[in-house]
Amino acid sequence: MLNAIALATKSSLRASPHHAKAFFSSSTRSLARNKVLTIESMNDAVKNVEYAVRGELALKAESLRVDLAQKKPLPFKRVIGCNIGNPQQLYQKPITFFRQVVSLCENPDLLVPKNREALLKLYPMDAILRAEMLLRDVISVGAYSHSKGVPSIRRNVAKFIEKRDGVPANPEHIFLTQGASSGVQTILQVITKNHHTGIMIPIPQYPLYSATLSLFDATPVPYYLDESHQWALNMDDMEASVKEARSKGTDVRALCIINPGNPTGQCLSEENIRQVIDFCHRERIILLADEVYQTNIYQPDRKPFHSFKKILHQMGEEYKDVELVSFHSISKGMVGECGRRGGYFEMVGIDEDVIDQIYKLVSANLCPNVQGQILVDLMANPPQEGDESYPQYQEEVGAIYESLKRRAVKLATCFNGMEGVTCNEAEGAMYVFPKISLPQKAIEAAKKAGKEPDNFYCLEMLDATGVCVVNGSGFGQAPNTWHLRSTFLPEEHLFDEFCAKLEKFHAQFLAKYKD
Ligand code: DCS
Repeated sequence: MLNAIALATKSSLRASPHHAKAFFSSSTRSLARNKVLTIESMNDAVKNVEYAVRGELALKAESLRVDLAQKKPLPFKRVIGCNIGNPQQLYQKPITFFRQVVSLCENPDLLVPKNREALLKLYPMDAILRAEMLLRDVISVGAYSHSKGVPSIRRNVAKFIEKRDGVPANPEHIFLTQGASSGVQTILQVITKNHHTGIMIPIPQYPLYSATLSLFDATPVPYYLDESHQWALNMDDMEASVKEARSKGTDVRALCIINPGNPTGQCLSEENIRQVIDFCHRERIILLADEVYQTNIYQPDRKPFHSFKKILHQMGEEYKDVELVSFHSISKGMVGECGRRGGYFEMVGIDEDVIDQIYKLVSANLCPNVQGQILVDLMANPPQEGDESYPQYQEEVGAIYESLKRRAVKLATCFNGMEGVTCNEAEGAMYVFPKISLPQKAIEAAKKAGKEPDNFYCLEMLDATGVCVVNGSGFGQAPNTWHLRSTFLPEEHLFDEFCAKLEKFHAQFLAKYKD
């Protein structure tokens, strides 16, 4: 491996006109054997991490973007990143009120009295008042905050949860985070005692979970979602999975659940949620509920969102020992502020001594970024009826929601119309996960190329259309089935064209590899 790298760099040194740059990379690589930190000596757990959402396909998409910028001839004019749930990258407009408040917090000079008259021509009064209130608490966005997050923001999150669930929430049990990702990592780190610690993860799953378990060397205990029943959880399967893991000496301690699902887009029924809580209660398993898509609900009458906390509360005293951590984020919903990195987790029934340890652990990182915390405040406490900004806020959120709902249906319909493809509708989240039966010849061609068949399909799709999706094998899938995950985030005015591209590619792929 090292020789290969050294050889490749040597030839790039010869060929490259940018001599200094090539020499620098060559010297750092070819001398690697003399270094303390090498690919062999480094942390194996890091090397074992796999994260398909930003894997081979995403890297190839990046290099195609460079080719387009250099005007190389390609069969498409732009690369469309459907590999990641990143709405603003695909031009979703940020919520105006949120950006108004954020910009005032960033530039407090705008708030001084002498600028007020000019300011009021650009900003509504409620945005100004909110920024002033936030700045009273944080002093400056450039200051470290409390390590759990700004206390007043945590109180607002608690009120938001109370309003959502009709159940009290304790701000001391709410920690603000840099996106849900860092919250999930913190909690999995705390739960993992050693390699024998088992954490149940869904298959298919969002690879944050498998990647984090690799990093902390915990043992993943997979359970399958049932594609033929709209990706529901099958309790018998889950029981069997715990039993088998425990019989092998794995100390199964926690269950990760993503609701609404990623990559699968299902929204769990109340009945299913009760069964899961009962299962965790019976088996003494901590429930980790990833609820980042709680407002991406597209069939609210038939499949509304129920938080695990609300249902747990409704199940009464008998279940009061259940340990639950739930995660939320500013990256999803209609907010879509992924790059700002904000989120929170709430702990219910977690031992106070453990909470103190978590507090100590997050304190070592000083605090989550304050800009992200401000967005958490705005998400939890947006403009209310009667506020000056309410009508515009409502209109913007409503327009994004309705459009996502239409695009969700369009994309599932598009895949269902293709030969050999079946696709469950997206009840929630931002993705569809169609099943694709690939011709034997394509499977053989993939094997020859050393690729998973669904990866092979997705790479050919990227080459032909510029559309970047993620192969199902990046999330896990039932043996001998092939899937892909695509977001339905491309802009609505381009959506028909986007679907037509996919249809044309699929037909050509089938013709090329016809059995
Ligand atoms: N949990 C789930 C289920 C997610 O889908 C994501 C992000 C996260 C947590 C973490 O998000 P933040 O850290 O930004 O809050 N979803 C990734 C994905 O599948 N595509 O885009 C990012």
